[in-house]
Amino acid sequence: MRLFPALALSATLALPAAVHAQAADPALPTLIEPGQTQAPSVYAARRAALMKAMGDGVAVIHAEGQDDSAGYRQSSDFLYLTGVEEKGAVLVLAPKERTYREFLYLPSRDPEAERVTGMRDPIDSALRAKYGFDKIYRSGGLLGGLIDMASRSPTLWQVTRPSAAAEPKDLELYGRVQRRVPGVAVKSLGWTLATMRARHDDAELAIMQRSIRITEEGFLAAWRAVRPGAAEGEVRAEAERVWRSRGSRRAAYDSIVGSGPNAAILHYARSERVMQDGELVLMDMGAEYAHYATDITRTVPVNGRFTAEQRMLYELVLKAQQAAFKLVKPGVTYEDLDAAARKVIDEAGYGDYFIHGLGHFVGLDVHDAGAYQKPLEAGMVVTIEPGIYIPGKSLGIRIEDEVLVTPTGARYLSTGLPRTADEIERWFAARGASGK
Ligand SMILES: [Mn+2]
Repeated sequence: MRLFPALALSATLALPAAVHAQAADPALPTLIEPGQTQAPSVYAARRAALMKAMGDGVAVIHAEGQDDSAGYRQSSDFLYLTGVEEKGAVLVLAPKERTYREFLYLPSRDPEAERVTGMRDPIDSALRAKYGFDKIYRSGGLLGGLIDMASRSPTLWQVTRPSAAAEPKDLELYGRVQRRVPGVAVKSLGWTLATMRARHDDAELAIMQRSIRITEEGFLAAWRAVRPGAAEGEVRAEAERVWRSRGSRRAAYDSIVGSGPNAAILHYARSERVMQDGELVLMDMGAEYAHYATDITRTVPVNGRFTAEQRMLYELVLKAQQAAFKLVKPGVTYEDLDAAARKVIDEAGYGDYFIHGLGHFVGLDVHDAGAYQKPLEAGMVVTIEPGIYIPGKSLGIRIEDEVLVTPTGARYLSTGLPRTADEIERWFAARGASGK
């Protein structure tokens, strides 16, 4: 089995440190285990900035994460403000309080449940130091504490953007406070936290860059499995195997590997078809690393060479991506980028086949918080992912890269993979026909 030098090396050093960072990649911040979170001071500074935006009143942010096959994944607003991975936790911020202004409420311990899901910490000085909170309480006291604080500063802030899916937990709780303390107002902080989250600092960008490098290594391992007669699932499994071996806890979303007709299905998730000679295979996949998501798409020929028509369409999609990329700088809105890419595809006569938005913000979540109608700012990361999908031709093409907004313009973060048709064909020619 012929391995690329990169993989041969990392096979012997199967540690996150074996990731092949590029020379210009920023150094990772120290990550605190367990949970791959940063130092408590990082989260404290974010809470301080949020409290400054609030000015007065009280805000409650609930941990609203989900269980998945890798355990519990904390909700991103809560994680961003606390670094705390506990289920059922609640953050209370009250900038006008006299002495203590931030409080962490944790569910009571349950020894029987802990035999199943793992031991939890008692509330003591060690836990306060670990989380960086002076005041940690059990959840039973939450409503009483809020009643006192809202009586002193009678505004309750909605911090988390409401979702259409569920009744917001914060508003439900605020209603209970209002029924006990007349005259307390409920107000929205609007896009404040979403904008904070979208503007990534250097440490976050270093983690996101690492997540991208891990993802890219997975792509290249996956590409070694691409050949006529191989299953989509083999390609997917190769990528996910590499991510896991580099310290990724989970995929950032369900990997999409669709060949031939499946490439035209936007959220094809089954990865069970056998790839055929002459087809394209579309791979939309990304690792999650230290809670930060990656989202990259490549479309390559199963036999390593584009047909003339495939190449023409591929280059059109790439041209649309480049048209959007050229516009990226602070002050431009995401909607402007979408319009520029769409214009390229429309003018070529394929507008009806570009059937989704141009992309999205990326950060702690794959579809991250961010305002599409507000000007982009330095430190924001977006995907640019135009596509053309023609079911009648059993064909779908999407090219997706992550782009960082810099003070003067933009740069691609996902620089480790071939992107143009020529680069892709050269890579496959160098690999050889068998893939082994
Ligand atoms: Mn995407």
